[in-house]
Amino acid sequence: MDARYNPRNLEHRGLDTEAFKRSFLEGLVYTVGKDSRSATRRDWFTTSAFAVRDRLVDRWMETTRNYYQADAKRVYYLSLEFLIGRLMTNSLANLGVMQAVGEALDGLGMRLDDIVDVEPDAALGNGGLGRLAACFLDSMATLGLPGYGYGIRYEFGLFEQRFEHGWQVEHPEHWLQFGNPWEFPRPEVLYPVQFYGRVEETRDSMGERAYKWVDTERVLAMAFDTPVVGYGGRTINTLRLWSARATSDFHFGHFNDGDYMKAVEQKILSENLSRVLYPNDATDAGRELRFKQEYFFTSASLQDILRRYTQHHSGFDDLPGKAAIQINDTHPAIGIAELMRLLVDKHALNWDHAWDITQRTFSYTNHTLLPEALEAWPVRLIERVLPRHMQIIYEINGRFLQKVQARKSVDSGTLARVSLIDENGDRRVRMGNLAFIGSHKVNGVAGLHTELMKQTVFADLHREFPDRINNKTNGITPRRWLHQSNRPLSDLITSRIGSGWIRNLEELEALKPRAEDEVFREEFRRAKRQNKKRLAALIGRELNVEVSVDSMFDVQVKRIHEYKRQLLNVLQTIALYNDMRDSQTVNWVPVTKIFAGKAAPSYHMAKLVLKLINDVAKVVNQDPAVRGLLKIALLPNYNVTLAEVIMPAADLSEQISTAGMEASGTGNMKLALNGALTIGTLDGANVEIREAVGPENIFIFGLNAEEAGSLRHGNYNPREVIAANPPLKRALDMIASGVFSPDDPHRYRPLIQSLTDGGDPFLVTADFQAYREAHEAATDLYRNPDQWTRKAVINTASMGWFSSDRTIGEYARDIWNAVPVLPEE
Ligand code: B1H
Repeated sequence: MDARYNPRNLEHRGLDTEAFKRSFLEGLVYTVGKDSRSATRRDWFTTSAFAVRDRLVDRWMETTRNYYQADAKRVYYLSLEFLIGRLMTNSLANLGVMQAVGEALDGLGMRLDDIVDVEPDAALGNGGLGRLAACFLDSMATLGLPGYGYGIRYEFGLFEQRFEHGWQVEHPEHWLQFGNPWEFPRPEVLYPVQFYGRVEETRDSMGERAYKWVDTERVLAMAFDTPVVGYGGRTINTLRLWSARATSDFHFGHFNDGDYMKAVEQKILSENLSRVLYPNDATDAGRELRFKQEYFFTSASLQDILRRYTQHHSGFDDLPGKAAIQINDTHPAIGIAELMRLLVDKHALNWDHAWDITQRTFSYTNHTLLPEALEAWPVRLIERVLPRHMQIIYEINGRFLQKVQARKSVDSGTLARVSLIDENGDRRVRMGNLAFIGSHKVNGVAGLHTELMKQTVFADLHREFPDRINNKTNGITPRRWLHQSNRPLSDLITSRIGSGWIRNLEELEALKPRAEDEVFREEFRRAKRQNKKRLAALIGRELNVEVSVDSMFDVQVKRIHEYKRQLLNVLQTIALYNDMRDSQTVNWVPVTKIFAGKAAPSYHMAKLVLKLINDVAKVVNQDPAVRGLLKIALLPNYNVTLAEVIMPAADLSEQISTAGMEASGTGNMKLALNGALTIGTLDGANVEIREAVGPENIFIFGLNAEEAGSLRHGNYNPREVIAANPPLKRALDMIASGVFSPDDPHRYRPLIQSLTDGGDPFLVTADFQAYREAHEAATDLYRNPDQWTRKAVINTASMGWFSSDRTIGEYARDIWNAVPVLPEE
């Protein structure tokens, strides 16, 4: 055996500078196959990643052994998205070897920063939902919880966004092109997943009805494992992602007919299952391939979970005691029917017994109430793709409706609404209802969102099961979002209160008195300035726009969506631009408007908003009348890596969704933790952020959820509001008359129409004035750096509760009933 892989040979795996240097030199030659003269930066990245990985493996296997020995309850987080980003800095920081690796590379004439920059961003997610899953993995490993992530190893992550003539253009994100040093392929961990076919009804040995799913097409799911390093490196969990492989028995009958090409075509088609992530944040993709992706990874994950369980347990009675399966939105909800199928058809449990086990094993997180995002698959599609599952869904529904009906007071409207089948139009299966009744707990992701779940989409089901819905306000990992991405602030904090906050974010509270400490404020400002310089340099490189670090960095970064109201921000920007040009003698606070975010490729309004931002930027950035006062930067290809540069550099955080529509938000937490002040509506977790930081340290404006709801359902007249507000009218007229699009004056007609004829469904015009006033309050405060910094410090100091460690602790206690398994010292 190669000495490198001898676990007893620790000399090769030391954590000091010299040991890393030796590993790098050896790895470059023997693992990567290059000498130091011909090695590229990527070769050095790969070499470094392998050297770090080598140092994880022993503890990774130890963690797994510990879980087995403790017969611990495992937590399985099933998610179609894991937006993990880069892993190098994360691994180094969580292992505590950042310095040693930096020095070792220095000694070889390389800079760690350059090497880190070669790593592609693992963009296996769209936005908040996927990033939340990644933060949860970090927290489970840090807390020592036996948590496994299960998802799809997409060959192509979320598309790369470029702007061509100001328009978004999507390019494929081939993140695996140069290999992925962090993953371990497991060609032996392979499960068949079936599709199509038909159901045969038979009798079992006892003469009971039994069902066989036959004549199916089969695809194989192959596992790839990525270690998830907890902070301190004591626990290393596993993210297991499935890749589709063709079975050799699949249509290779074509071979016999001599049609080799056709056989290969089939292989390619079945492997398409894990080819690409659907780029629809908060809208339902609704395509057959998507449904097949959902079943593919859910089925493979359940087979793996049951294999792990049955290795050491007989019967299934204790499955809920040994496995908690959390489904991230409804995307894995078909797993409820799948577990029923496995228990009833394969393991011959009776229905009630199987249902009890299933319900006690599953729990479901809802992430949005937007109707266009609530999955509802056509019955006809499920019948065709998963015929046995459709039968099972009918059976679940029949028994459920019978129970509901048994109550005297129930009316037919309630029955129709709680049914798993939506009978309006083409019949569809409501995946949210399936997830709800198949789970013992159902949670929302912020206080307001959870209340709205009870009042709207799940009102009837909530009445049937009043204890099922509970709140778990989202959180973010302080390791990635402060410790790793904001060294200047992180070091400053540690210099004053020690490093305990990295594990226990509530310790930041101890910084509160420092808001009154002049020296601390000065250093806090210096850290922010350093971060702003880094972002300013990036803006210069990417956009060739020069921005001043003395200006207020006003940041809105998130997916582009009408409900998130980037358009409101643009309108305020234009109004500010007009004010600045009108009154050149006023002592304006210089502002840099920073935007980033992707639009779903088929979401025309969102793409038009991006084009508008670029068009307005072009006019404003070259207008000498506002030189030094106003700049606009729309950075391309927002992803985790770019967020790590933007979050630390922001002064003002834009969280301006129409109240009631943003389930939680998590960017709001990242920005406030890094000392940005929030300007926002009372929506999602903004409500809780206001409670935490205090109303005097946040700029809240506009309609609340209740007011927004009644306005939208009343007869709101945006035209009247526009007519009564000259700055708003002027901004809209400028857009409508082509001031920003002289090449195509009518380009923005759809946006204008939505605000007028369309009735302004997102209440942009209704909130405009309040938003402007909130901005005025923000810039006024910004004039006084000491006052501003006081509030910024209090924001950072108050964000402890928003650690995903707190969130995961609550899930473990209230939903999973799981406890940490810590290695012996
Ligand atoms: C969120 C989604 C989502 N809510 C469907 N819903 C998707 C729905 O590809 N799809 O089909 C993808 C994503 N994502 C977000 O979840 C919420 O909008 C945020 O407010 C929330 O913070 C985040 C995490 O809970």
